[in-house]
Amino acid sequence: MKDYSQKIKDVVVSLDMDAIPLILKEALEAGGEAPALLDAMSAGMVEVGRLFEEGEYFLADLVLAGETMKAGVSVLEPLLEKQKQDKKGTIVLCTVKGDVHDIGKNLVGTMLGSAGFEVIDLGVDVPAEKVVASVRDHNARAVGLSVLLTTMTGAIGDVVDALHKENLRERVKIAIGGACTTPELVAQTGVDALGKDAVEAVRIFSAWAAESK
Ligand code: B1M
Repeated sequence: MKDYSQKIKDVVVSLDMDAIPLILKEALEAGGEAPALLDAMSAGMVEVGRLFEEGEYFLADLVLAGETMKAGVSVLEPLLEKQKQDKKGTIVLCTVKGDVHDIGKNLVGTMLGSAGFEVIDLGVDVPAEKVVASVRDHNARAVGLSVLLTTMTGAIGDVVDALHKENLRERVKIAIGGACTTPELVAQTGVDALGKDAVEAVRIFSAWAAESK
């Protein structure tokens, strides 16, 4: 499978959105597991980010990388869905205001859905008030915020403040994640946890669901 992981990573880095479904189907037929194949695609995106930072890739390449990732996720998503179990609770998930990156958030949402959570995905560029309204409407006990832009980390604090203002903070746990998040940011913004990847996000929310039983 190591061989396929490298091939899948290379296809993402070469921004080949036509080839990605084919190589994934091949890898699945050879016995590959959907979560491992997702990891291989994510590794490709990390490399794309590095090439962008070094000036080798441009914004248009990032857009193509996003499309390649989406084409791949659409092949794997039904397989992850199959592992669904009884609902563990409701999570409101979004990318924060000012930030439109959604690939990582979508992966986290897919993995949480497969792990048995009801995921209310509010999309990208979501204002704090919308998060609060959704928590109230769905009686959610947890919020997941994705943020990739350092300039938008202040939006995390806005969500925390808005939940406090509506007296909802006490009953809601908040996890953050995304390329620019750090343990320092967790302390600064007063959220409860940081997930470095989708697998860790599932671990965090599952632990909270077990605690609240
Ligand atoms: Co943008 N972008 N981008 N971009 N982009 C980054 C984030 C950047 C690091 C690139 C770089 O300079 N190296 C940089 C941010 C620098 C910073 O602030 N620290 C950057 C920039 C600057 C920008 C623009 C400002 C560029 C411009 O316009 N000049 C612009 C901003 C637009 C906006 O949001 N307002 C912009 C635009 C875009 C595109 C639209 C072109 C495209 C996004 C397409 C889309 O999402 N639909 C894009 C892309 C593709 C990237 C990179 C290359 C890849 C992001 C990605 O999808 N990674 C990215 C470089 C990088 O991150 N290495 C970059 C793959 C994904 C699976 O990983 O999202 O980290 P990630 O999610 C992971 C974990 O972080 C974690 O789990 C996921 C799965 O393992 N995770 C969570 C994520 N959310 C979580 C939540 C959790 C727990 C875990 O709990 C709730």
